[in-house]
Amino acid sequence: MAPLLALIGQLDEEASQPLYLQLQRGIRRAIEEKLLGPDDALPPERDLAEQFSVSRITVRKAIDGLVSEGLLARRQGSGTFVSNRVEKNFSKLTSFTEDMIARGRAPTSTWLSKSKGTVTPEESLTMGLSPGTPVYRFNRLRFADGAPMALEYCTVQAFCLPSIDTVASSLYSALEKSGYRPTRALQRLRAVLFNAEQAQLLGAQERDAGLLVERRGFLPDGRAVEFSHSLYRGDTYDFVAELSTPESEK
Ligand code: 16G
Repeated sequence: MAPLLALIGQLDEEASQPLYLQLQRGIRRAIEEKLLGPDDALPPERDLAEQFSVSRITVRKAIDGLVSEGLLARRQGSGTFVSNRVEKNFSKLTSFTEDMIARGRAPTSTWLSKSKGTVTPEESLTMGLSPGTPVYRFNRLRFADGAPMALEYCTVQAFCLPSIDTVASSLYSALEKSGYRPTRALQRLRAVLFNAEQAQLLGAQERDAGLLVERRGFLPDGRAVEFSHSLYRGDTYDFVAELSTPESEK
């Protein structure tokens, strides 16, 4: 791996952006552009401070931010590495494709099935739709850099897309194009054990731990757009959320 300074370039002391943010942005970009890959080690803080002619405090601040974003991970006794787990912010309404790209991973999917139908009684209740409402179902196995990450079963109200074939790689980008991308969602997360079929698809063992996330996505006017079940491999995903006390929000 080339020295970080060669990948990122010198920081600009005259710029209005603080040095630690410039360094952070440089490291983030190096990860996004795959100049740094999962499990690559970062040089020790004192070497980075020397390379970039900044204080160790500046380096630590830059790294702390990337650790809390989940892009870097500190491992006791052995230093700081580019994270190979995916941290997903539980409070941001983003898509799988966006989450992976933000982490420098290449998202791909294989179709398990794609079909037209009408809501099941469960969907009709959870999405608040009348029986018989037309829907599309998109069932996919989702990968990051070729490694299986999640099984995803999405039901979308048919009126939200011009046709079932408009979903090529990203459902949310197709919904955005048609003006029906959800702007609010409710999520429920539950621990599960994989059955034999799920384990086989995800390259895991039967009864390995997984995380099931149900998402109901809504339009600004309150209409439900999607109801999805995403089953993640428990060893590849961390769900994180920033919490604050009710007082601090006043
Ligand atoms: C995420 C969403 C899922 C959505 C999908 C769209 C969670 C828990 N679920 O996986 O509800 O349908 O992204 O992804 O984050 P796409 O635009 O890449 O197809």
